[in-house]
Amino acid sequence: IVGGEETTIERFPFQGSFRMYGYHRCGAVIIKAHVATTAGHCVDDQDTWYLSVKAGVTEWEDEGMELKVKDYIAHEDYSIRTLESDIALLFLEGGFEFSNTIQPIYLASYGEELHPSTKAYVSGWGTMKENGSALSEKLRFAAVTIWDQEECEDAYEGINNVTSTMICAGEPQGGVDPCEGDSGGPLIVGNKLFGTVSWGLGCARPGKPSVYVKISALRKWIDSKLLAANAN
Ligand code: 4AZ
Repeated sequence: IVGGEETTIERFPFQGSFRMYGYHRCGAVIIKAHVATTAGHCVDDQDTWYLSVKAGVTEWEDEGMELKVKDYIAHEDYSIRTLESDIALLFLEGGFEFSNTIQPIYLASYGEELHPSTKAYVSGWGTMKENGSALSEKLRFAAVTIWDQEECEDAYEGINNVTSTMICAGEPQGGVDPCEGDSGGPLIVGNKLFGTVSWGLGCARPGKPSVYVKISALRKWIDSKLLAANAN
């Protein structure tokens, strides 16, 4: 997170760390005791045996509760080229025990829209500047502003398509933004998840907001996969 401030896991108890070989790779969001989401580009065809999600920690190296990923489903429309539907569901071995440091978050409803200029929060252990070499040891968060969809499309014209399954947030003057290592992490408004960090041009550049997976557009997909997973 660029330009935010330190926080504690008690304030963002749905924040997880998606790990590869025990090392933080991306953000994750706890949505059920045994299910978390991350970005599609974070799992990218990996074998599951060295994947895990850690929760309940303010410092990503702290001891918390770490569960192995037993299976994952990336969205069928996801592609590294378009970054469309950049989301994956992670099914965890066992389940998290909820406490003041580990809690699931409510998802935005299907079709639930936010007005441009709504205030949202994004959190993670990602780098504190573009091309920063190190993750933040402590969890950080930042307040960011939901962008008008057309203005966001214009901001990325000629760079990448901003589609109806994406939602943009950032500060027009820059300076505040998620960055490397924050992908897959939460964008919340009130007590609901509206986005997960997906892509953007660099970090915190003026006029270049971050683009998030729009949870309210993919809610039916999420529910159908949760239902199918419970059925067997
Ligand atoms: C990343 O590499 C990343 N500011 C995430 C978000 C943004 C850039 C990079 C957007 O995880």
